[in-house]
Amino acid sequence: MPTDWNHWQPSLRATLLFIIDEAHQKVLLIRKKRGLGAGKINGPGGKLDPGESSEECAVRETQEELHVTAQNPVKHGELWFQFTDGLGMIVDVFLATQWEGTPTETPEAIPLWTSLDAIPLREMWADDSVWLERTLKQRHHFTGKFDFDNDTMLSMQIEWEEKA
Ligand code: 6OG
Repeated sequence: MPTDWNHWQPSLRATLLFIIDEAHQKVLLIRKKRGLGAGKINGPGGKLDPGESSEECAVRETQEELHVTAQNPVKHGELWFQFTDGLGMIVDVFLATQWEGTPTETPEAIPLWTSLDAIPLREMWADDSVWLERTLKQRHHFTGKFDFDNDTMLSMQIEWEEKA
């Protein structure tokens, strides 16, 4: 049965951060080496530490995973995930167009500067096909709600905010 999102509480909060190089029309992705989604391509990010804001988490995780410091990240969306094993998670999605440092491989991630016209959706989580390209290219804002059984997306809902 799909989740009743009206009566739902996440068990944890996490973040994703997409750094966009506007001059070259590229986005900084990672090949994740460990954690949830190891082996997949994703944006940098991870779980919130106690007392941390989601923006602080997005910046810290990107520093830890790639040795890059994002500047002025802007929240563009929320992903609500319910997994059949019981894990429920809200992931705040940030975009940034300024950063300091050179992306460097770490034990957690391999950096991948990727053309905005060649997002490797087949190597990413299934929900990304629903929201990622529009968010990166049009900079639209969204809320997406998804049921997953391990890697398999069982249900999806997406709402886009109309820009004034
Ligand atoms: P760590 O295990 O790295 O935190 N994440 C997902 N990202 C997408 N795009 N789709 C999903 O579909 C995801 N499930 C988890 C959020 C987990 C990281 O993995 C992301 C966090 O950045 C279900 O600490």
